[in-house]
Amino acid sequence: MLGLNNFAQQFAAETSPKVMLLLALFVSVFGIGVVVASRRSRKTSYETSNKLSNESLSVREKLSKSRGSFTSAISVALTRSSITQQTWDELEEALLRADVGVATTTRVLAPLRELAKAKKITEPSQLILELQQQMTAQLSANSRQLNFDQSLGAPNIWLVVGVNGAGKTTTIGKLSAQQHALGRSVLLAAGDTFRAAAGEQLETWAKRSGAEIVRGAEGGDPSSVIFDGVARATSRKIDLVLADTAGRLQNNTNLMEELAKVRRVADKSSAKVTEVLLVIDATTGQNGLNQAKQFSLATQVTGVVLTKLDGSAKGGIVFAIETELAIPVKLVGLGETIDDLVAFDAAEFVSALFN
Ligand SMILES: Nc1nc2c(ncn2[C@@H]2O[C@H](COP(=O)(O)OP(=O)(O)OP(=O)(O)O)[C@@H](O)[C@H]2O)c(=O)[nH]1
Ligand SMILES: [Mg+2]
Repeated sequence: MLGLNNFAQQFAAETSPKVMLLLALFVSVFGIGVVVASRRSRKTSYETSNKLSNESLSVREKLSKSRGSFTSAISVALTRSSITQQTWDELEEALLRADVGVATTTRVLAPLRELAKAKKITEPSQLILELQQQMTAQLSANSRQLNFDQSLGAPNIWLVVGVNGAGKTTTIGKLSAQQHALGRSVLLAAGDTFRAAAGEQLETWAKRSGAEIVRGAEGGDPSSVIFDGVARATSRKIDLVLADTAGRLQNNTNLMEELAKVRRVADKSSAKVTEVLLVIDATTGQNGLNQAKQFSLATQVTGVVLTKLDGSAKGGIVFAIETELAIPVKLVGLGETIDDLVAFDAAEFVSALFN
């Protein structure tokens, strides 16, 4: 310590005033630098929070094409001065045009008529507000949590099923990134052995999302790929297996039986199937309801991922699936990139449809 003091005194004595001035200048410039940098970092965190609110805005924006036809049909009903049969016809048309389906439209409008009578509603604007509230209430009754059993002591398996081109593989990639970000280790099982390119597509998503992958031989048994995937995940203590499957039409009995076998094999493994996600392309409209029925019969679907809602889909299929089959829509695909998968928020979705 003494040595250091001596050195400082000697240094001050021997150093010319010019050098001391330069040193002082350096210290003050450095100080200003630190202040600017800390301001910048404060600005960055502000920008981050702003970016988040912009992101939630963009969900609405991305849905804009979906809500267009519904919103314009509703606005016609709003121009009337009172509630007449014409108003009811216009509401019915709006719901049908939005792909809600005939049965679900009746289920929505019948209680609304009762409510309008009981509450003596005469203004179309109030009626539409009640419709919005009713549609929100109908949806939010279902739990939308992705099932993950932490206490399992073995990997959770999430099986992803659906018709050709619905967005299964892309959804797995996005989901893998999200789960990885939550701190879970992920393995992708390439159960689509039907197409040569399917394994490569999944491999790309594995790299992008920081997941491991197990692939099988082209044309091989998809059940054995899932089985191998689970075995690898178990031995490496991986938390979650995301199992891809080949697209298939819901009315192809053989292929649906193959899928039922995939589920049975997964159930018999050391791990546990905690989620079966049916991916539905929202642009397919009412056919989505039939897909949900058939895939549920084969694999006991626990949740729906509605993709391509950023396109020209009308979104009303959400109501049909939830009210008629009681399967919750858990996630929504809003584009082709890794960040374009969001949790389904019923209130936000209905509000975006109406406003
Ligand atoms: N715009 C948009 N495109 C999507 C979305 N999800 C998937 N896609 C696109 O849809 C196409 C098909 O996606 P895949 O993930 O290959 O679909 P798949 O269900 O795995 O298809 P198969 O394995 O052939 O049955 C690709 O071009 C994707 O980029 C989405 O939410 N929005
Ligand atoms: Mg695929």
